[in-house]
Amino acid sequence: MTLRPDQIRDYHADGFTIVEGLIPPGLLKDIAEHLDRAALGQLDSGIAVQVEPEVQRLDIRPENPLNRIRKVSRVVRHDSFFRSVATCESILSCMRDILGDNLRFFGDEAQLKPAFYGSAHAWHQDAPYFYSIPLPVATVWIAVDEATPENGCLQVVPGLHRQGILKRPNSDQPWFDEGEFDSTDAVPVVLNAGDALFFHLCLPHGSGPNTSPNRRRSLIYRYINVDRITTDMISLVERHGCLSNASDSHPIFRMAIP
Ligand SMILES: O=C(O)CCC(=O)C(=O)O
Repeated sequence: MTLRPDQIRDYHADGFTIVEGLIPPGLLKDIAEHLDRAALGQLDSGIAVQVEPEVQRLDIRPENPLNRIRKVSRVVRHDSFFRSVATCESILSCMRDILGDNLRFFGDEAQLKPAFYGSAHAWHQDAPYFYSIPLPVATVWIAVDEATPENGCLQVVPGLHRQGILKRPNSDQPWFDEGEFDSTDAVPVVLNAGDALFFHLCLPHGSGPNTSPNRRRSLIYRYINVDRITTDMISLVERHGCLSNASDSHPIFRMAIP
């Protein structure tokens, strides 16, 4: 699968594009099962598991233990199944259409937004959140369940990525404080399970709480084009990027800087 010319145009003009049906049902089922096992601590202990803060603070014990977990991360580093998903040609070919050819894998997380308890994600841009400057990185946000306004789908402000990192003179936090960000022009990103959102590192985005009885799981991968790394980026890329120097690993996992 590759992006159509209008999707590539949308990505550059709006900061995002949606690809329907990127992940076929069989693979999606495997991803969902592996995410649940990761959330329950049944995979490698290197995978980071984060409990939903309100559930933790109030010591709530949901009937379904999966509804305790907000996020898992570092799944690619610690699990061969998630590594194989990162090499899926359908994901890589869309990424190449956006970023160019010389790609490396650059990071992962899975936001699991539990039923009833899943909290909102404040508005932010990923560039200052993760790396402090805009690296040649793009994100694919895979909807493992359908994503709707009721279960806390992402919201984005089309086109605002073109302003780069937004200046915030009164704060050094990477996310916007309540009421600080003007989200008048925000649009909800409603997706079916298996659809994917590709988005720019400077696109402001956030998500609402999950008030529905169903989880809203997403698998999020980031890739970088190493041909577009400039000298001022090298230390950041070394800190956040490369997974392995092994010559037998898939080329996208080799050292980030060739
Ligand atoms: O999935 C969400 O609710 C938030 C995800 C997010 O903020 C991100 O991918 O940077």
